[in-house]
Amino acid sequence: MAGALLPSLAGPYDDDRPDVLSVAGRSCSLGGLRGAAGAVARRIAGAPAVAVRADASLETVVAVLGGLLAGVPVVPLPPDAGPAERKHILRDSGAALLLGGDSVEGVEGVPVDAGERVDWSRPEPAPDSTALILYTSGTTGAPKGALLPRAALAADLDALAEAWDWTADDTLVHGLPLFHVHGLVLGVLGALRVGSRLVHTGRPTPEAYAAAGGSLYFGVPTVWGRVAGNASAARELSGARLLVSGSAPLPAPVFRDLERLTGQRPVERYGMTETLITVSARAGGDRRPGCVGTPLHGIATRIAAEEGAGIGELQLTGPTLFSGYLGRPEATAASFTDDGWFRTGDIAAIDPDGTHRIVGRASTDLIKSGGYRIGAGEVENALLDHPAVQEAAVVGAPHDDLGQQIVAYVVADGVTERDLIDFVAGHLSAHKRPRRVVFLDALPRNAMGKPQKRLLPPV
Ligand code: MCA
Ligand code: AMP
Repeated sequence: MAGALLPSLAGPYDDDRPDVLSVAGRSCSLGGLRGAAGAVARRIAGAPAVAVRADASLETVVAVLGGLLAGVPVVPLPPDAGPAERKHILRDSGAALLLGGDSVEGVEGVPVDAGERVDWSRPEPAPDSTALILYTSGTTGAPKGALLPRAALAADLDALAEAWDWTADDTLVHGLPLFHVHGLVLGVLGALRVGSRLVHTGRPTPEAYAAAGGSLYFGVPTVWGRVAGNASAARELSGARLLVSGSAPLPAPVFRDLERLTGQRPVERYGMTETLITVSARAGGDRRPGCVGTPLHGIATRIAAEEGAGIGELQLTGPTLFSGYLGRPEATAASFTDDGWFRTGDIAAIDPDGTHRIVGRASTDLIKSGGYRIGAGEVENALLDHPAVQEAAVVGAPHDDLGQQIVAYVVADGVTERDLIDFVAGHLSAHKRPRRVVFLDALPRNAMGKPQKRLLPPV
């Protein structure tokens, strides 16, 4: 990694390039951002890690940048994380402070003031040091902390800038959550590394996207489906340079509706928390429904042979990969092949011209709903924490708006569907709540007593 991760933050705080960034209606100059992040950096320097209550606000951006300036690993916490999820993330990460939140679980809360100004100029932390610890779901158990080094972020953002002709002349618009790769790494750090203006709309609504007047737009397929369903908002995006979709498969009808309404063929790209974005269609290249393009600069991909016929698990290597799951060497080792390639768990095909298509997932226990990755096991465990629930099986069912919706099958007495939905939303976070709960007398099981999810009745 040559130079600073975020070169635009390296100058003095009296440089007042105005409105370089606006989040949910509040804007900030580049100098203001440097000064406010400097104040955070001074407060947290030397901490082993800090958590950030990552709501869609200017304070979240300032807190994350403060951590990056100070070289302290940042742990974004979903703002609506319920007690179980919050406790797990704070304890597992070893965060010493919670920026922008109240003291909780023995972790001291520290307010963030976007109006503070401190000149922070220290040497750039080492490229292999951890910038972010992002919690992400597996098929079973609680989420794991993916350790993302600074150099991986820099390599990914540079590769994306090249793929999308992304420059300081762009205005990036999105309204995605600031606790995952898409909204935080691409959507905030990307803009700051490239030097483009950023408008974060607070929520990713079609109306807000239409009003923002950007050149480059990011969204998950649910957001693009809603834009495509609002013709007048969609037409407002006709003047944009690039509409980018990722985090889940973009349905072909949404691709076509967007093209019809905006005159733009959306660019689809593919990634994971553990690998960052690795494959993408190009600004100047072919864009086809169902295709996520070709590997980014520095990334090599291959299809594991077992499935045959050129379709199998997508495996990859390159400079954008995480350095492991925090405190879980076995899980880290299991996510790589013996010869050192990362196992994505996604099933893909590579066309003769090198175009990649993602055709499914190896495990049905990883659900993608609204672009969020949710482990069936985590939701099942939350349901089993309810005293009325004896058995639970969770699946992702096809859903027009969300891609998949979480459906819970339970054996339970004296409790309603609403009670259980609210229980999970309060225990974990709102996007992990089942949208439907089906009550059964017993779960279908095989002779070994293992639940058979494929025998569950469709909703
Ligand atoms: C409803 N709500 C509830 C409940 N019922 N809250 C608590 N308990 C309940 N029982 C509230 C919510 O809090 C929220 O309130 C409102 O209902 C609607 O929330 P929700 O249902 O979550 O919204 P949605 O319409 O389903 O959300 C769609 C969405 C969202 C906006 C597209 O799914 C989203 O932001 N997705 C982005 C996910 C993402 O960024 N993934 C990237 C992962 P209120 O409105 O007040 O808040 S990174 C990744 O995948 C890789 C690297 C990649 O490739 O990018
Ligand atoms: P997460 O770790 O939350 O970032 O989720 C990563 C997963 O999102 C991948 O393993 C894929 O299953 C899925 N994903 C991301 N982008 C795409 C895409 N363009 N098409 C299909 N699936 C995608």
